[in-house]
Amino acid sequence: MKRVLLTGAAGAVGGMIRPLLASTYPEIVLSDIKEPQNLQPNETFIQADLTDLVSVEKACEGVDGVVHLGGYSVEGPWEVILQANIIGCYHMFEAARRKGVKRLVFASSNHAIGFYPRVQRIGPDVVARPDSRYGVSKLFGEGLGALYAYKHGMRVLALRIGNVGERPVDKRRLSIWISPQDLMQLIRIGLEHPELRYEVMYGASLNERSWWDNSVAYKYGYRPTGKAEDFRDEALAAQEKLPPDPIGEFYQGGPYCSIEFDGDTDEIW
Ligand code: 15L
Repeated sequence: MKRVLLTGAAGAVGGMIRPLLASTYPEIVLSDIKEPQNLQPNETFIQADLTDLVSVEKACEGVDGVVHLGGYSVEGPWEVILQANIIGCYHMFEAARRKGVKRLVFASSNHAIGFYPRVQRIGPDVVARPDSRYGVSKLFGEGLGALYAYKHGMRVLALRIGNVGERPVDKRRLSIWISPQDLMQLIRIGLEHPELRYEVMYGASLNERSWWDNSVAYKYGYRPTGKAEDFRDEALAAQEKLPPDPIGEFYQGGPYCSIEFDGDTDEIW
């Protein structure tokens, strides 16, 4: 891995991953709609709008691996999700294929399976239960990952990321939190592991309350070090200040499940 492209580089997660990528690989191409701050000597910025295939192809020039964080990162109107996450994600895979990129790490999300109840432990192979249009768009990206891996010989890792940050910020995040360092470990597996063809893994640290069986990631050598329980008291105190959300508190996807919810509350599964 000489030259790595990071999309969504100006976003919050992009900002956390940038220094870790820059200290691991010799050349980093950053792309986003707006330019990120404080470029390091081995970072180059190429402006790319995911809805414009030509600009995404330019960003892929000479690139060995892509970390695709770009797109719309929360629930949003259909038109926004369609452009940024459906069309944009297709452009990303297609541009990478046309430019001969060998590997792609796709930032999927826990919202691809958000309608599983918190009492159920799940692996990456369960039937999808997206909790939002955003979650559906992440499944579309996972589908593209499998297609480009098996049809076009790319090596693809889809990470169903929980919540990235320096610490878990509420009760739900005690189960799904991932530190930037642990996320970087998973990204490296995606960019470098010789046996990877296509996998889905959960982007979670070493969380005692995890709802996910991440043994596939462990098989590839993932050894997370972040422990959400180290921040338990402050996360639970922050939870106390949030308004009650019976639907969100039942399901893994939290508030993404209760947004626009008009199902039968007597029959939540
Ligand atoms: C995500 O997928 C989002 O990108 C992030 O903003 C958080 O909402 C996160 O999920 C979460 O579930 O906490």
